Amino acid sequence: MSRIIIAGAAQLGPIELDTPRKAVVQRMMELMREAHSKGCNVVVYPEMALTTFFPRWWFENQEEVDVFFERSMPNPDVAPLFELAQKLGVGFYLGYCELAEEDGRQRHFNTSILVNDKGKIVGKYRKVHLPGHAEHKPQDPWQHLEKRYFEPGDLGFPVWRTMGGVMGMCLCNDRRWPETYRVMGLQGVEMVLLGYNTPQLDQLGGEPAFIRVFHNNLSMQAGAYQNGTWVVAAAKAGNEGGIDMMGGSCIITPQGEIVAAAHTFDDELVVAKCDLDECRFNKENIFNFAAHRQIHHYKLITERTGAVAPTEDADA
Ligand code: CDT
Repeated sequence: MSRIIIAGAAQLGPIELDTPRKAVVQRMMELMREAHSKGCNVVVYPEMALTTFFPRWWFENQEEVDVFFERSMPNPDVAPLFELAQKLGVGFYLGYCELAEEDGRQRHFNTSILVNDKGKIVGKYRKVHLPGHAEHKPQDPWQHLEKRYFEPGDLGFPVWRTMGGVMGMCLCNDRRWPETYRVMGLQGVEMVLLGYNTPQLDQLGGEPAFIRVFHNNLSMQAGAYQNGTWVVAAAKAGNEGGIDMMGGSCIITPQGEIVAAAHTFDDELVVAKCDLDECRFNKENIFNFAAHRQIHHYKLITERTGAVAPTEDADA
């Protein structure tokens, strides 16, 4: 089987509060057709691809929130995308808000699925690192209420052998955490698919836009390099709900280099030819985990959550 995967990062421009899902799905299908015409085997859509990034608003009632969630997948709104992808033989990653009935209660997750080139859902991931806050902050210019509207994912960071490679998924803020990539790296991941929604500025204006773009790239490039994996990242872009979204969708080699990147703040397909065998050099040399990791020194990573600095002064 070929070790070459042609990947497309399908960036989406703004989706407004009143944009119907059907209209978004039409845009996604257009990108899927373009991807197929460019030979793509897999297409990555952003986090929360079917709706606006609603956690920027405070909603008092749960019914107002639940309209952004999908109760089944595929559902009639999204089915045309699944059908087209299957017809074209293109796999895809889709980020959406999942409302699940589990353990006799309703559960809300920020979710992505991986659909193979035969149209089968082969994997599901639920966002682990939820950023933001749970309380209303009316003094802030906008909210980031993921901690209010979702519970943390409960599926860990699995990977799947599919479409000729080992694929993993994460969502937005997860991409900033080295643990995300390392847990997948330890399962031999060769391509990390991820979608994100990141404002160009933070709520309090503490970080200039260029620093935030730098952090975006830095995190993903480091994750790729340190684990010898491709990263395919698709963003929301442009002015959505009055907030400028960062965009910057890109594809990163297992050496950590950006090989293709978006140049607009609109719907745009970013394509790269990804040879999964390029993962081997890092995996077999500098980041040969079996040869070099010293796990007895890493215990704190799973035993301690927050940082605790020493109280004793070593200079005294
Ligand atoms: N959606 C999401 O996770 N967004 C966050 C915004 C944090 S602001 C630095 C992100 O990590 O991009």
